[in-house]
Amino acid sequence: MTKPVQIIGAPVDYGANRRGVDMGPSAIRYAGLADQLAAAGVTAIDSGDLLVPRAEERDPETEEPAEGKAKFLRETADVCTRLADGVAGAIADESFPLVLGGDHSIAMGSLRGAARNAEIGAIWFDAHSDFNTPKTSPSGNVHGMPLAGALGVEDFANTEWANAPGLSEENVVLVGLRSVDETETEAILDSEVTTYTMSDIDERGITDVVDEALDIATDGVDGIHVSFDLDWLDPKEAPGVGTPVRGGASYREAHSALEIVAERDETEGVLRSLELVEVNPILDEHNETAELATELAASALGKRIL
Ligand code: 6HN
Ligand code: MN
Ligand code: MN
Ligand code: MN
Repeated sequence: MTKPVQIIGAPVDYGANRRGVDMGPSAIRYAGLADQLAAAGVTAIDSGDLLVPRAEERDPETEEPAEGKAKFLRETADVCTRLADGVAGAIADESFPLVLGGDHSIAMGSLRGAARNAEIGAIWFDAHSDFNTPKTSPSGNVHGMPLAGALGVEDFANTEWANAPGLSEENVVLVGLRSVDETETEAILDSEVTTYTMSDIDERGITDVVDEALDIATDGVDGIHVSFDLDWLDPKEAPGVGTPVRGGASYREAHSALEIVAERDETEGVLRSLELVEVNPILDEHNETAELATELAASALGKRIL
C-alpha cells in the first residue's frame, strides 16, 4: 500500500446479540496493529474511535422501518452516517481507510463512504451472507443485514443512510459462505451478487477463488472495498467472534486470500478501503483473534516475508 493508512475505530455493538464486540478496536490496537502495519511498510495515522453511545443508554426498539424488526436501527444509522463521512474524508485526503469494528452493521457506513463519488466493488469474506432486511431477519440483529442495506434490497430500498449508490450488485462477491438463512436465499439468488461457498474453496482452492472474486469485483469500477468478518475463519483459529460457524477458512487460507488482494493492489491499485469486523475480546482466548486481525491487515496491505 503506497498511500498512508488512516485507522478509524467504530466501537459498535448495536448490531449483535453478544455484547463485547464494541471493544474490538481497542483489542486490535492492543494486539499490535501499529507494529504490524509498520512491518507491512505502510505509514499509519490513527484517527481514534467514533463516539458511540453505549447500548445501555439507548432503547433498542425503533420506529423505523414500519414493518419488521431491526434493533438499534436509529443508532446504527447515526454511526454509519458519521463513519461514511470519515471513510469518504480519508479517501478524499488520498489516504487509505482501515476501519476497525465493531459488529458488521458498520459496513453500511464504510461502503457508503467508499462509494461517495465513485463506482466501487466489494469482496465480503464472511461465514454469513448478511443479506437479511428488517422484514426478513430472524434475529433483528442489524449485523445480519449490512449487505442488503448497502445494496438497497427490498425494504432497505429507501433507507438512504444505509445505501451505497455507487456499489453495484454485479461487483459484489461473497467468499466462504457456510451459514445462509432461509430468509436470505431468495434475495441472494434474485440479485446479481456472486457467491462462493466454503465448498467452492474446498474444490477449487483459495487462490483460484480469490483471483476470480477480484476479477468480478474490480470489473469496470474505480476500486474495491474489502469487508472482512473474522468469523470467516474457522472458530479454532478465530474464537473471539459472536457468531462462530464451524468449517471455516484456515489460518493460511485467510492470509493467502489477503496476500492475493495485496498483490492485485500492487499491480492495479484496486484497493480503496478495508474493514475488519466482529472481533469480540470477551469471547476471545488471550486476544488471539484480535492478533490475527492485525496480521491479516498487514497481509492485505502488502506485508512480505522476503
Ligand atoms: N455477522 N444470519 C444471522 C442473522 O442474525 O441475521 C447471523 C448474522 C451474523 C452476522 O456475523 O456479521
Ligand atoms: Mn458479517
Ligand atoms: Mn459473519
Ligand atoms: Mn502469492
